[in-house]
Parts: sequence; structure tokens; C-alpha cells
Amino acid sequence: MELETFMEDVISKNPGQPEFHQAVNEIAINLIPFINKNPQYEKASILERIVEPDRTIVFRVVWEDDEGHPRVNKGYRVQFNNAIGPYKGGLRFHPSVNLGILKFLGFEQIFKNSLTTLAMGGAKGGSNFDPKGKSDREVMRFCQAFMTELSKHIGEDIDVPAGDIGVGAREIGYMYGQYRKLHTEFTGTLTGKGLDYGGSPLRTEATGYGCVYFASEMLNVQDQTLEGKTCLVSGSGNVSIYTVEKLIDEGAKVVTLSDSSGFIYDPDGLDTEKLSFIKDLKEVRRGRISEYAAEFDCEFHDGIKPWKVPCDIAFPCATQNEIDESDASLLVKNGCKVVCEGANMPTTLEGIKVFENADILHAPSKAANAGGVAVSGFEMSQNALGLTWTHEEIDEKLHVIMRRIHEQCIEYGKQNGTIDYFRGANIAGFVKVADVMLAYGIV
Ligand code: NDP
Ligand code: 2IT
Repeated sequence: MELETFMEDVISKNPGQPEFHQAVNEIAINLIPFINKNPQYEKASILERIVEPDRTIVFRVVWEDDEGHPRVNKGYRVQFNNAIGPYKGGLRFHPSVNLGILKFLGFEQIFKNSLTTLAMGGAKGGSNFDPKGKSDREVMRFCQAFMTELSKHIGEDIDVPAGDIGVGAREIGYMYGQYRKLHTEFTGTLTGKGLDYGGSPLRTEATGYGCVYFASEMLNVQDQTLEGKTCLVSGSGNVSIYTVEKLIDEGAKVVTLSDSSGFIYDPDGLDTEKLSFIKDLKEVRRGRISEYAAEFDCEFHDGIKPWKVPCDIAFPCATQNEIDESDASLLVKNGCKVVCEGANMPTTLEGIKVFENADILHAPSKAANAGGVAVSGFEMSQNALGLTWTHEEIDEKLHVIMRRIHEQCIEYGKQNGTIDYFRGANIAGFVKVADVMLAYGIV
């Protein structure tokens, strides 16, 4: 099998979906040489089968705005692969959402969920609805309308959605409220729920904390720690906030945060008090990051990303393709040695090459940000068992999972004394799902 012909086929079957092509390409680069050495996968056409979603559901969402006007959005759920467990993955509400973006996210989720070692298949969904500037009531009416249709396709053993960009505690509350009402049942069909109605301790923190645990594992191999390291974090949403929280705990110095309007540069570093301001700004008031610069008298860089700031470690935690070739070159030039991906696919293929050529330790999102979905998996288990584990118990389990993911990356990614984390994560994530697909036969 050849990469070029395989990708030509994927592109011709999925026209106009560049992010999906990119996600497949990123994995195929590693999988095709591996499959060529393991012909059982080629014989059963596993790669050709795994890039085709089990099903995609696309629907209309009509809701009423505060002026009484009907508004129309698109709703989606891509149920990509349930070989190893119920479909599992987040919902994204953002104006940029389209089928190609959700297919890239659902595809990545298959391998990420496999790496967690838990029984979860891959899925993703969402809408081109933009929660920004909407009242709470409008968000509630949208979430209810969205769930009215989505509820027909999900269930605790079928498909368990969660949050992603634009979907946090508020949206999950509205959607779970509607699901409960429509199904007359109280089951764990969504994760990221509030603690008093079936949510798991640490789910809010899990993606960010897990990402920092993964970075610690990478540094540990080099006999280093996070203590005193200068870190850039992009974004200022769920993943960024809890990445920063754990970095502060570990004694690292975080000097940037961003949103879609620009980034703040605080050379003194964030501390707990400054982070409380960010939590209130982003989780409660839903304000802009520039307010941080005004509050703490530091620089705000309008309309640009933080990658020109010198650092030891970069944590891209906002969105896909936020580090392109020139951003990657700037990071390398300014001394960055480690890149740990909190966001999904934040680095372009050209950016990955730059890091590879500079021997940067680069953790792919499907490994580094798997802590969120892992704790979602724990939420499902707690719901099924009807009990709640403690914060400490879950933190310990999260640590173990992130360590195991790191070990899998080493097992499949070690080559001539160096670790290719992309290769390791891609192959380790694939093997488990592919072997199960082989066991099921041609279905
Ligand atoms: P949030 O909605 O909480 O925050 C997103 C942040 O990224 C905001 O600061 C937002 O700025 C910024 N952002 C979003 N889109 C863009 C864009 N196009 N350009 C510049 N900035 C942008 O989302 P999360 O923190 O939950 O998600 C962040 C990333 O992490 C995503 O890639 C997501 O897929 C991934 N992820 C999330 C997990 C989770 O558990 N929540 C789990 C694993 C991965 P603004 O407000 O201005 O739009
Ligand atoms: O990208 C992701 O892993 C998520 N948005 C979390 C998915 C989940 O089901 O918790």
C-alpha cells in the first residue's frame, strides 16, 4: 500500500473536507509502513474500513431567539467506530463547525479512546451554532432543540456525548435536562454532567491536568521536570485553564493565554490569584482575554497567536491548525524544546515536520489530551455502578492512564534511541481497534 494512492482515494471519496484529509494523512504516514509489515491488516482492508464512519447523522435545529424569530442551524453526530465500546466523544458548538471538521475529530477520537485502555468507540458531533453573544435563554432553547433530535441516536450503551469547544457545564446541563425529559430515565448518556446529577469529580479539570501529566512523563524520560520551565499556553477555555492550574502546581511559569481576539503576555507568570480572575472571566462572565491585560497591567497582542514568545514548552490548547510551519519555526528558533498538544490537531502537517527535524519532543493530541475522555469513561462507570469515586481516587486513576498512554507511545514509537510520539500513539491506538475488527470478521 502506498501513502499517495491511499490519500488520493480518501480525498476523492471525501471532497471538500481538508481537516479530515489532514487527520487521515497524519495517521496514514505511520500506519501504512506498519500495515505493510503486518499483512493481516491489509488483507482485511482495515485502513480502508476505518476511515469510513459507521454513520453520519445530519439534522436541522430550529430554535427561537429572544426576539421571537425562528433560527436555523445544522446539527451533526458522526458515529465513527464502535468496535471497542459505545460511541464516545464531544459536541462542539462553533460557527466553523462542518461535517469535515467533525469527521476529523471523530476519526481522531477512535485512536485516542483506544489509547485510554477503556472501552469506548469514537464519535463527535456538534453544530454551527455560536454561543457567543447569545443569552442564557437562547442557549437553553438551542440546546433543547438540538437534543430533541440527537436523543433519538444516543444512549448509555449506544453513544455517549460530552463537551468540546463551546460546550461546557451550562450546555451539558441544558442538554441532559432535555434528554432526561424525553426519555423518562436517569442514565449516564452524557458526560461532563454537574456533580449533583451524575457528574464525575475531576472531569472539568481532566483534560488540562492529564496534558500536564503527559508532559511530565516526557520530561521524566529526559531526567527533567516542569519546575521553573517557561510555558506558553494558548486558548483560555476549559483545557487551557486546567493546564495552567496544574502547571502552577508543578512550579512552571505560564506567561501567555489567548482567545480568538489575541494573546496576553505576562512575563511574571500566572499565579493562583490571576487564574481565579481567568476562571471568573471565562467560566462565569464569558468576557475577553484582553481584560486580563487591563487588570494585571501586562501586554495584550491584538489579533495574533502567542508563538513568538520565547519558551521552554508550548501547550497549544485552543483549536486545530493553530501552529503552522512559520509558528513552529519561530518556536524552535526561540528555544522551545517540548510541544504538548492539549487541543485536537493543533499543528499542521508542515508544522509537525519542523518539530521533527528539530528533534523537539512533540506529544500528539490523541495521546496528550486523552485525560478528558478517560475521566468521561470513569463517569460512565460510576453512573453504571451507581456510586461516586473521590477526587483523589480519580486523580490517581488519571495519572495511571496518562502514564500507560506514555508507555504505549514508547513501546510503538521508540526508534534509534529517540521517541517518535506521533508514530507511537498512532500505531498503539490503531492496533487494538484493528485487532478487534479482525476478530469480528467482515461486518
Ligand atoms: P472552550 O470552548 O472551553 O475554549 C476554547 C478556547 O479556544 C477559547 O479560548 C477560544 O477563544 C479559543 N478558540 C476556539 N476556536 C478558536 C479559533 N478558531 N481561533 C482562535 N482561538 C480559538 O473549548 P475547550 O477548552 O474545551 O477545547 C479546546 C481544545 O481542546 C479543542 O481543540 C478541543 O477539541 C480540545 N479538547 C477538549 C476537551 C475537553 O474535555 N473539553 C478534551 C480534549 C480535547 P474564543 O472564546 O475567542 O472563541
Ligand atoms: O476531544 C475530546 O476528547 C473531547 N472533547 C472529550 C470527549 C469526551 O467524551 O469526554
